[in-house]
Amino acid sequence: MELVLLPNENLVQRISVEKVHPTAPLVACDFYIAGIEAGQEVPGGFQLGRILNIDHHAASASMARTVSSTNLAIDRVRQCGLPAPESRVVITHTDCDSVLSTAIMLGRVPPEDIFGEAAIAADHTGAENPIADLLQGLQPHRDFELSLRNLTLLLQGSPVDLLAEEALNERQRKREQASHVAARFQQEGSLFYLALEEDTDSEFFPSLLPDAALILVAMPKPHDSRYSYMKLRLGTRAESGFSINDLNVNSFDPGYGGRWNAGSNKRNGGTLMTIEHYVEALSRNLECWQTAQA
Ligand SMILES: [Mn+2]
Repeated sequence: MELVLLPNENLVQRISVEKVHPTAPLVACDFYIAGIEAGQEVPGGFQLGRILNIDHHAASASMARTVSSTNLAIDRVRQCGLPAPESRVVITHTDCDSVLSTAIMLGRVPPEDIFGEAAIAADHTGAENPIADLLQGLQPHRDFELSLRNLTLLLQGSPVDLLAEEALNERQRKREQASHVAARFQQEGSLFYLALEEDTDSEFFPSLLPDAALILVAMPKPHDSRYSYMKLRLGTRAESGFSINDLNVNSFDPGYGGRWNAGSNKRNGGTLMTIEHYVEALSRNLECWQTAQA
């Protein structure tokens, strides 16, 4: 099997994936393909024509749970074995979840639970996990072989490359920075919120705020501080079955967009609302959802 790295675009069209090869089966790991839900739900994801999409971003109810592409790849290989040798495996980025799901689909690492746990730590909780920390740290290099080689070294207990060691240290530094910031959050029920001066990596917050069901951070829009960027993330305390989509954020902030567990209004220029008003509106909608459940 051959690996193909496509540019990391916001929304990948089916045709861009099909152009990788005129006839070979295509396995697309850890990125969303526009309209993939029109395909058939199969073990591990969706099959649409020649494309098997192993990805947790699809807008279907089955994906709105704590799952990563790596967990889907593990299910897939356990149930169906490896793809045909002439397949092309396609990725757009090289974070922990992309690297692990791809390595599993290529048959270069076994479909074991430790990799699923690492992907969840990287994508959902931000908890300390040596595999997640190594692979998230190496992500900017966009070099699958570099990531996989260092993963192998780590699993053997051998020293990793200098580059990987630096990436791990940098990630540790960011986690410590986030833990200082985490101490400043305010709380409204299970909603934790904080106005920041500048953009901060929010991936560590769920593990640093274990009592949060919902995490909101605000930051001023650069060059126009009348507007605020709002970033929302599901916390680890969220009720199962609850997703950010249930909050109907667009009812008070039309610029908000995102997935079931994270999103922001950054792409649409932010909002004039203050964080206090945003918290009020979120709490009101959360209450509506809870009342509807009862
Ligand atoms: Mn990913």
